[in-house]
Amino acid sequence: MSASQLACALIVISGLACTTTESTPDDGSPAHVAQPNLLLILADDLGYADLGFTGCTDIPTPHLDRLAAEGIFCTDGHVSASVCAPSRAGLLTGRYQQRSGFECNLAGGEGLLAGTATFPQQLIEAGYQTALVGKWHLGAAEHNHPTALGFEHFTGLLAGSRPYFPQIQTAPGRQRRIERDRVLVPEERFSYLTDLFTDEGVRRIEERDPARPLFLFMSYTAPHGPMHARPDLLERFASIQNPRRRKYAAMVAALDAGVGRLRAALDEAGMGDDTMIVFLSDNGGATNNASDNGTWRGMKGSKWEGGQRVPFVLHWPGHWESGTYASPISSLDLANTFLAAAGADPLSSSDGVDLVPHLEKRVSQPPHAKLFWRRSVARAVREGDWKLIRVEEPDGTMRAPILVDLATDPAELVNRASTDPERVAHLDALLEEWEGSLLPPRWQTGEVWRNNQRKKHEMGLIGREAERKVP
Ligand SMILES: [Ca+2]
Repeated sequence: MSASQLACALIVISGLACTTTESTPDDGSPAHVAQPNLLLILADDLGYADLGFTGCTDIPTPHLDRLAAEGIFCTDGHVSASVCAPSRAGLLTGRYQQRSGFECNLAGGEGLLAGTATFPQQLIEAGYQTALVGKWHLGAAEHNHPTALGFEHFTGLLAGSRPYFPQIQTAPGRQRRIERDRVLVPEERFSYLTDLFTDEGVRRIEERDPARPLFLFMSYTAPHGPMHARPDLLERFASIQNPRRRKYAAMVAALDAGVGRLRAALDEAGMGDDTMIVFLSDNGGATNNASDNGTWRGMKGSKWEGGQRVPFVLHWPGHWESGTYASPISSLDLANTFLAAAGADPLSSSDGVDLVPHLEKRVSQPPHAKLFWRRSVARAVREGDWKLIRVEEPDGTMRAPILVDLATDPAELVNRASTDPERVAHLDALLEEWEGSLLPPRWQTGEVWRNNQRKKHEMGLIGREAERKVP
């Protein structure tokens, strides 16, 4: 037994939590890697500007603000899709989800392919215990159940949303009911979905195996619709006149309180100083939940910044100085970032970058020279501060390109394509090369949604109220 293992054993014997373990490489030499606990908190359809640290004034979010103040707020942080399911597929695999045909949102029974490489699976192999609490939305078959793709424990729903209150009269269908380690949780056993998830997360922390580090993925449905809010929290926001916004505020408040309770549970277990916490939303604010993306143009479902730039915080006490980080990062980076922190092998299939050295030094080259997006009829490429958006018309032809310069025009109001054709050609070529590496979508979205995507990217559709009319 090594000295650190002995110390660990003594800590366990003394009744305190031991949150570090040591991995040994194949050659037998000690790695001396203390494996941190990992807590990933994902919000759903959260507006960019709906948190205190992103400028919100009507919804206090003290716990998320504290996390941002103590951690690193990545101000140019992106997800790989602006709708739920493909964004989550990219996050868990660290790979552009379109490479396996997971391009469109999920409404039926398809989803991740059997045997898909995920970072939680890799964490198990590195000695972690893994748990998912909340929304899955990556398939409902046996081969893509969370427990088949890297989660030892799963408490939550397989679908993308469900009512927040118990459904006593009419039991929810298979994908919307709550299961806990494959056993149905009776609706009578909880009072509000967000609180149930927090309770389960706290339980996972309290009941973990202290001999192994923990990866806990808190996949809240809040503040995705339906707009169901706790009455006491609605009362707290009585001063908000818009009833939908008031419900939204109450839903965000429950999420923020959950973050506070999770951190308190980590501290209580002696894990607070040895846990990396990452927080982000799976996409930008939606058209139907009264969210606010602030100064960004566009909402959920679009290639504008409001669709895919999200509040993104990484927190690792003792490793990273608090502050902000301005280079573009992607949710695709989380897989290899977590794996690097865990001393595990990276996912070789990943398109993401290990952010650890970037966030340690803050002076290195930007992690990404280019970022890409595509979902059905709309696609985009970002290089430096330039972004090209391309939209396919119903007859298969491409609409005139949209070129924006985020450095001088962060609101994306000016299309510079006609004055910079060389840059358009260059970005078009990058996009074409990337698209050549993708599979065709394994399923499509309906014609209504394809047309909405086309409308979302009309230069003349300006202003939040106009955007909200095109879901
Ligand atoms: Ca979402």
